[in-house]
Amino acid sequence: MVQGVERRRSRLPAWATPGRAKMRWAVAGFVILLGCVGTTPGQPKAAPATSLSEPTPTAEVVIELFQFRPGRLTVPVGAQVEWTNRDDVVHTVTSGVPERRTSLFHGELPGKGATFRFSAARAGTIPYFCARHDHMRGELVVQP
Ligand SMILES: [Cu+2]
Repeated sequence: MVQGVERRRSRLPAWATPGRAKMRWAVAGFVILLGCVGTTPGQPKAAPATSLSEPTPTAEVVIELFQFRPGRLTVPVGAQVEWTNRDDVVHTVTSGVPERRTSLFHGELPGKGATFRFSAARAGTIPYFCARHDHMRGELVVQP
């Protein structure tokens, strides 16, 4: 008879005994509570202030069908150039050539509607390309 009792008990997992189950819930509740206390409620990030005095771009380049248009753009020193991505893929506007990047600018345009701006401070010819698609090349001719 003792053996029978033992067998019945052993069918239940250890955690299924009422006492232990309560303990488990208590521990779980405590952990959840700690989690709530430890987490600061996320505050909505303030929208980046858009300055009204921000100069409007003086020249625009569109990126469409894996091409910079116009491919060559001539602007005066100080002009602000804005690139707008019209493709559904990520493009970049990266100064230099694929074999030799320069540190002048590098903008990622993650999708349709994304823009990147650059103001040329010095005269000169600035080649640029898309780091995702090496064949995409452009040129900025900055005149004094
Ligand atoms: Cu690209």
